[in-house]
Amino acid sequence: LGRFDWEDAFRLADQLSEEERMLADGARAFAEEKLAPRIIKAFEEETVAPEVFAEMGEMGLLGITVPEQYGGLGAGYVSYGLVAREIERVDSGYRSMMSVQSSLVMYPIYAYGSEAQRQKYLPKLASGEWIGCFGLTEPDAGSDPGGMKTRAEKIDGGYRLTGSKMWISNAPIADVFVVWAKSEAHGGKIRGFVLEKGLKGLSAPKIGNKLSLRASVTGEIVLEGVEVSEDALLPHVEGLKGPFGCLNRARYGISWGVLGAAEFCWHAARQYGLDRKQFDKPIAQTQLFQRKLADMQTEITLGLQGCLRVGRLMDEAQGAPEMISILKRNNCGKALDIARMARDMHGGNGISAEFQVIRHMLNLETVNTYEGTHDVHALILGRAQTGLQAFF
Ligand code: TGC
Ligand code: FAD
Repeated sequence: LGRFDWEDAFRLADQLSEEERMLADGARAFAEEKLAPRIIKAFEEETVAPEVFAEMGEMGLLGITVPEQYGGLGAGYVSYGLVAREIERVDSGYRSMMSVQSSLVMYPIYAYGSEAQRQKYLPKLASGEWIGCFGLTEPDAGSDPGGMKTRAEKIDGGYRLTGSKMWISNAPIADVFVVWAKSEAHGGKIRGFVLEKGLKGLSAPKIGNKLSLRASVTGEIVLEGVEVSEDALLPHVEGLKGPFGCLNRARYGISWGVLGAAEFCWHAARQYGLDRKQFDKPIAQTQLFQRKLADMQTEITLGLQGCLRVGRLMDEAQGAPEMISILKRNNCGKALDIARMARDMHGGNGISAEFQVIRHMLNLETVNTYEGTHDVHALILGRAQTGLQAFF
């Protein structure tokens, strides 16, 4: 008979390569040493620490799948997922900062950019010297990004961009803005543009008073006739498949990440149940408490195994967007359930910032919504199995 490790029930660690294990261990140590000591205050005060990007860059955690010649790590998607899990074990906001930079800014510049764009932007984004953001969502176009109003109009030698983006992670501190707009010169098709901080007419006001993801800053992007030269256009993609190609990767990383947050909550609830006595025995010795722990362990174990399977397929260029929708929808929903359950298992202490589970719970509300809501991913999966479009 095999051994059973309650923390790693299906022995995920045994299924990883030596390099993958080392990267995950390094990311975990980094998260514990550099991120965990900051998070309670950062969340309480709603302050972002831009220096986190340089610290992550120094550890090689930005652009993990981007080739080394552009400053990336040249590693695979399993490695990327393992890092997301370790960072989000501390806070979803830090994982958000990392995944926007890697999947939503570096990936499109690498995959759709010119050689000059790659050389100019990728090394500085990989080191964290430059911070990036990704502008797709608009005030009137969230789940339906095809309804965007932002326009790129052709001018002599370039384009003029007009419109506004909403709920954009990193925007107020960004140096590099990947912005999607309908381009009149390309038959109204959606095209990507790389903009730089300081352009006339470009601003990124902060959205304040978020009660979720408070350690990651979110803003608008306002484009008031921003003029850029031809070389701001990402030349190699057009249509919604441009932003969706990036979202596939970010959603996949989130699927691992939320399980890190869920693991934190599960472990905290278990320990609390062992320490806390009521009716003269540890509350972990009650049947109801143990059933909740069993549910958490089961969902996390199955979720991680699903992530590993899809990650391996992505590394063989065999991953499909619908596989990612299954993972993103399931793992975000389950992680949110687990965080809410852990909050309850801590009793009154569960609402205290000191015990941290309510912070994860609040964060996971956002993660369940961004990158395609729980219901939008259900519709993607419903369409894939019926052939019937239920969005409109
Ligand atoms: P639809 O007709 O389905 O597709 C339009 C075109 O796009 C292609 N496509 C994809 N390509 C690659 N990967 C995918 N996953 C793709 N999904 C669709 C499709 O083949 C088609 O191409 P073509 O060449 O035929 O034109 O589009 P639709 O308008 O019906 O869209 C439906 C829907 C609901 C699936 C889609 O709009 C959707 O996923 N909505 C959710 C929006 C979303 O996820 N927004 C995320 C914003 S970014 C963000 O939240 C970052 S937070 C990050 C952080 O802080 O960590
Ligand atoms: P809506 O689309 O208005 O949805 C509202 C509700 O209606 C949801 O429950 C949804 O499931 C439901 N709904 C919508 N359409 C249908 C339908 N056809 N059938 C049934 N139900 C439907 N975006 C970016 O571009 N870049 C970023 O960096 C970024 N970062 C973010 C950071 C934070 C903190 C947050 C909160 C959001 C961020 N977003 C970002 C935006 C995010 O992707 C959107 O909020 C998300 O796509 C949902 O869009 P919406 O908020 O407009 O909600």
